Amino acid sequence: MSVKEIKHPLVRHKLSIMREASKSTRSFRQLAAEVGALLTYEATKDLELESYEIEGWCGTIEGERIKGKKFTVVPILRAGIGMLDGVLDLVPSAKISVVGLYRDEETLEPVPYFEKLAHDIEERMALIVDPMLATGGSMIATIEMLKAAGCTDIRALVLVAAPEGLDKVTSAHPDVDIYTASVDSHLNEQGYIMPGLGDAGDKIFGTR
Ligand code: U5P
Repeated sequence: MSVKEIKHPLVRHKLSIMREASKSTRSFRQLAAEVGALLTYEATKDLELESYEIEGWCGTIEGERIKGKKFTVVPILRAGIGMLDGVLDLVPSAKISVVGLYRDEETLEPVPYFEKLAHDIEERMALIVDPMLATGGSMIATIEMLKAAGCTDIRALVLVAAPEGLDKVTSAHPDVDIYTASVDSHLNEQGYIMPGLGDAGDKIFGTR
């Protein structure tokens, strides 16, 4: 199963506050980052460790560090920026690979307009961040960009996902694990997740 719905009480509590229509831009933005950090914690739980020697206060001891790959965080513009700080709190030395896609309001298809990836992305684990996985079109387009650049280790962090979009992404890319704070009910005719959060980009940037 490549979809993991995180049932941690802090995640459920914070996401519920985000659903309150009265929340200010400032609160919404702060909560998006906080839930982003909690999802990062969950998505990195299974990373392999290796031991190494540390000069401690009482002499040489054995320490542990994450083995192998380094990270790149991949925010999908624009809403993904809202989760970026929270993710970077936990993986501060990650490189950032930015992908820009907008959704054609009529066809709901993603249209790519920007791509600036870490130069050594094939050696890194990519953590894609986007608050909403609705039709799944943006996520699939992003995964395809990363794979085309040679990235083989991809995980996605989303605040809210729709079952329709999850089905599409997992059948197209079963190797990509998706961590979400909630799998909601369905998509409406305009491609919004119900009950969802509304337009996450507008809420994070305060543009509506
Ligand atoms: N989106 C929302 N709220 C929704 C549905 C979609 O903000 O209820 C936006 C998000 O900004 C996200 C994009 O980046 O649409 C994902 O759409 P899709 O490609 O999964 O359909």
